[in-house]
Amino acid sequence: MPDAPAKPVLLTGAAGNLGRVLAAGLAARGWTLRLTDIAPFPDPLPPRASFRRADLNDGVELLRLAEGCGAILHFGGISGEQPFETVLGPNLRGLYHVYEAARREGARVLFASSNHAIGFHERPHGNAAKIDMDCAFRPDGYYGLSKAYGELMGRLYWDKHGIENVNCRIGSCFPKPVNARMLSTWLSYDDLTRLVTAAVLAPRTGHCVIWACSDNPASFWGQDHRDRIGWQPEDSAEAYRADVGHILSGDPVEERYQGGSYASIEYSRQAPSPRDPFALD
Ligand code: NAI
Ligand code: 15L
Repeated sequence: MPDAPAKPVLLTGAAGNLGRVLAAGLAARGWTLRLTDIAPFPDPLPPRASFRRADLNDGVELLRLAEGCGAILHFGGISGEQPFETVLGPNLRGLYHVYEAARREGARVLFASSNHAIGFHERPHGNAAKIDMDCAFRPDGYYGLSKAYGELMGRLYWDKHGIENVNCRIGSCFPKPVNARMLSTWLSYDDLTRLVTAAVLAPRTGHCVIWACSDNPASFWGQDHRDRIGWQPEDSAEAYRADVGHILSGDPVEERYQGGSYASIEYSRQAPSPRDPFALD
């Protein structure tokens, strides 16, 4: 196959929603996949794929799984807001194990980061500028904080060890947008699969950051490193505006911030002034 990498590719989180999409989509392109998850793989195994159950907390198992691999697609872990102790093992310790395995193999890492690493940026209104990849991290919870940590882990391993990594700040990757926010954040499954393909096949990436959303006119996000990997999204959430454009939460915190509902989970900040509740931001 012309666009299959020379070495096997390890996919963590293979039994999850995006893992299953990628396992099917990348196998169909002729890739040799090593799949892993703490949960059983629920689908028939794709051609050339193997599956092994493993916990991301187990560093020795990760080293074994990555042996001989040229890239690690890291989609495993806690995928939504949870208490700190729940996030800690899979998302922080697990990420260290992934990067140590990548270091031993000289493999490139694609990290499934999230918009929740920057979720406390306000949504741009009117002509306000979109934010670029080098905006400050503004995590909207412990989950988003673990994604910021993951991106910084990539920065460290590139600067110190030359381990390349592509950090995809995924917006909302679902079959279709389901509310007004997703007109900005939606990433189609096909755009995700093309993004992962481009990130693995690019000759050189260094440490890069990509806003992983489709070609949505209402996107919150601007410049990133997509030219380095030659990726351009082809789908758009705009086609769903009539269906979902009116679906708002009614919660002012959720609607103000890019992270949406995650920002309002356990939100307890006191408004300094009722007339200007967000002064000093
Ligand atoms: P998911 O929850 O369906 O998949 C995550 C997988 O990780 C699950 O199959 C789970 O069993 C596995 N996992 C959890 N703890 C583990 C452990 N200790 N050891 C090994 N495996 C473990 O989530 P989804 O939607 O497929 O997302 C995949 C990745 O993409 C996640 O890292 C998520 O944070 C990220 N992401 C997803 C977005 C989306 O819209 N779906 C948006 C932004 C980021
Ligand atoms: C994420 O990071 C989650 O993994 C996903 O389930 C969605 O909540 C998504 O962000 C989103 O912001 O819509």
